[in-house]
Amino acid sequence: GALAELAEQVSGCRACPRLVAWREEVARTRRASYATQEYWGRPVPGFGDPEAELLVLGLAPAAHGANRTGRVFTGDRSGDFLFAAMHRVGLANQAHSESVDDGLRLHRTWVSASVRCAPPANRPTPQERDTCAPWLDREIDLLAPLLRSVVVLGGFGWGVGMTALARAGWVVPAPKPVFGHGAEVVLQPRGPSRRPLRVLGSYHVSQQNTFTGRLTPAMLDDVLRRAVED
Ligand code: DU
Ligand code: SF4
Repeated sequence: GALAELAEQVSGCRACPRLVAWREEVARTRRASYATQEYWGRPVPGFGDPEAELLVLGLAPAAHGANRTGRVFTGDRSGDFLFAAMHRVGLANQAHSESVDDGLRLHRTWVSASVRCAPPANRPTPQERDTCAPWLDREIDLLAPLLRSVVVLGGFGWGVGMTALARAGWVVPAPKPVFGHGAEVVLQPRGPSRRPLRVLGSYHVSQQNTFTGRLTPAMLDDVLRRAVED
């Protein structure tokens, strides 16, 4: 389908010199614990159910997570935390994710990232953010007809997501809604090809939040449940 074609296209993108260098450097000098493994080392496409009603939007691939496995949020603690929550809420068929062939399937949910290449220190530049935005635009356009809600993980994705949704056919209030854990806003459609969209914020599933208890499993479950309830 069109989403698979888009995944194919994004996987070949080399538009950001600093990120191309970093993602390939990390793959070449792979961490000792993964020394024998192939590293993906390329842009990471979105993943999930092409008929998604919920989009989960994160920041960017992790150097030794998605940049290693090639599937968004797969292969590190952040992904374990996210997919365990999605499994508890009924959005994933299993609670763990190790590799692209581990059997994970998402139900009515698509997971993606604001920037598709692993950035140094998990921090893309504003220019890299803007260069990557058209990939998210195209993904949202393909998902848009069935989309009912978006869960954004972290403040970076919140800004990217609001800007993308404004371009994609929803009215984003000015001033822009403020990010926070549990923040919620309903965006009205600009035209008949879109439905009202519930956008929810959650703290990001990065280890600095989950290890410190700033984001607990119950907190993430709560946001995901609100995203899929009627
Ligand atoms: O071969 P396929 O059923 O079209 O699935 C392709 C790919 O997408 C596979 O890795 C599972 C995932 N996926 C999913 O997570 N949820 C769905 O409802 C359909 C496909
Ligand atoms: Fe291309 Fe996005 Fe990767 Fe930049 S971050 S190289 S735009 S896929």
